[in-house]
Amino acid sequence: MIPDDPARAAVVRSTPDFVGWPDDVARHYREVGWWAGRTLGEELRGWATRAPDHTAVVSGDDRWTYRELDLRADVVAARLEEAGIRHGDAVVLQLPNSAAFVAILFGLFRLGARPVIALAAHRRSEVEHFCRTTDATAYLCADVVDGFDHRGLADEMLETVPSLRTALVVGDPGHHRRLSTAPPAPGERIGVVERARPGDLALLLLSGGTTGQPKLGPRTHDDWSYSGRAMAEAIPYESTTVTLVSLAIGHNWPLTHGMLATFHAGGTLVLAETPDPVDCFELVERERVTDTGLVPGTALLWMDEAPWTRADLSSLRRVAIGGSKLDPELARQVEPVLGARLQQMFGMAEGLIGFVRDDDPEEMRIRSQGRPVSPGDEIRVVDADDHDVPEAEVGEMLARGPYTIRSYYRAPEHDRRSFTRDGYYRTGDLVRLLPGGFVEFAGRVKDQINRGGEKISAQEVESHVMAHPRIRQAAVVGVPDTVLGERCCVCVVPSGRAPGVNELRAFLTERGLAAYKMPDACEILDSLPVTALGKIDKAALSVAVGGRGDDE
Ligand code: J2J
Repeated sequence: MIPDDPARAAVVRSTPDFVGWPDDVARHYREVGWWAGRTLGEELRGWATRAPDHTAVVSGDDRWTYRELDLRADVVAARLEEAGIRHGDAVVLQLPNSAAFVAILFGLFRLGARPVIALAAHRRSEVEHFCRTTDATAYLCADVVDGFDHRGLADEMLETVPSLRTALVVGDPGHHRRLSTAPPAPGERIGVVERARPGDLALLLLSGGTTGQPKLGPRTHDDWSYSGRAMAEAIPYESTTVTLVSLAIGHNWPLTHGMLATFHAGGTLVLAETPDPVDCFELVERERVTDTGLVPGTALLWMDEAPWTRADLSSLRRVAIGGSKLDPELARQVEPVLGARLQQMFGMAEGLIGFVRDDDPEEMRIRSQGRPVSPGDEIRVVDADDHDVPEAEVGEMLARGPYTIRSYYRAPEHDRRSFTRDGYYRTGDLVRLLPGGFVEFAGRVKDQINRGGEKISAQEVESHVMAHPRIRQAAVVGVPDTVLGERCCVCVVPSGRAPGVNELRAFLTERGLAAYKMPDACEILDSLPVTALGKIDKAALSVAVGGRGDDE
């Protein structure tokens, strides 16, 4: 293992781009050992030294030991440097679930370049926004994923984003440069001089957000690494743990609960392309999977399939369910149907993560979404005036701690709204804090739709819809859905002939918006209801359109 070097592990400084932890707080986090003082590149070296021959990652035909993953991260770092990427550069990384993703992520960490993690589903609108916000110098993608040719998007980005110097493609690069994660060729240079420090910005994660454009959460080596280690210790994971990740790897949840926590424990990470139960059940049997994470809608599909499968699911010890609220009735059925311990879980790309432990009281395991992962997590539940509400009453959850960000990246105007003066993140979630520190989710104050765990900013979709020439006013609301939790409904006041939902979807696709943000339904109205203060009354709208049909 790399020894701690307190002099090297300088505290996180605030930069013009984001606010770090105050010096005394950072010192405390380091003294108590939550922050280990190692970069993520160094962590991988440590894991590979500890158990070089243990399988680290399995994906498709790839099956790499920790030693192999470490070597590939080294050679990828050298290849990235060869391609002109430097320490401190932002690189927009958009890859599907694959071993290559893991090697490249750690290659970027070793180089000290900052991955900006896009979801595979993102399209021009989101990718361009990430490139511009971070002044990215490179866009790193696969060739074709789900029929979408990322090389074409790379062409567009190179044309329109001035900071972008290169596109690197995994697979068939077309006329772009290829990035291979293959082991080094004879004589090929391996490794780079690691200049990143543990307190440095390590990566930028997509925040659910409520604004016109998605925001990015700046995570340091120290804090992000700790979020995974804290989970590994609290669950607990062991070297015999085999974790299946079937959610899109660009989300914080699969990245931390799936990848980081597994690696910290020296376990094995198995990557599936999709959460389809038939494919995943085969993987569970083949790899003897012990742990996995699912959103409630997918858990429902798994539970429908489980009674019929021939696959042996007996290795499965725990199924974590989170990302959106799990209905208590469904929660009760998980253990009998899947034969694994239910682990309700909540979290956010901004930091705070919680889950129920295997031996927590039964009532809390069903009713609550869990308790925070670290003793350093601080939670307050407040009313509209920021006063603490009595225990078990509903209020907005504020969070602060050793892996919860203190600001967004290059978004000072949003920071004023999203963070308190004393550094708490306003989650926008309405919760009850129950005895024992358990959190029960009870709704939200943020203007966001949670569609099967994918977060959609109402404002982002509204601003695209408003660009339509025949729309005067638009409001996007969530309506209840048994599988997804919520569906996305756009309510419009047209000027002229009203567009239908299909026309709107085509319009939004043309504008480069990711498919998961497309409205499921479109309601045509003469006017939008307003509150006494004259704001659009989304609660009333949601109720009004909630019971109506799906499509045009
Ligand atoms: C209700 N709402 C939930 C739950 C998240 C672990 C797990 C999930 C995420 C995640 C994550 C919920 N019940 N069990 O990053 O590390 C809603 C809340 C929250 C928002 C964050 C992790 N679990 N939510 O979902 O950044 O509204 O992270 O603020 O995608 O999801 O979304 P996201």
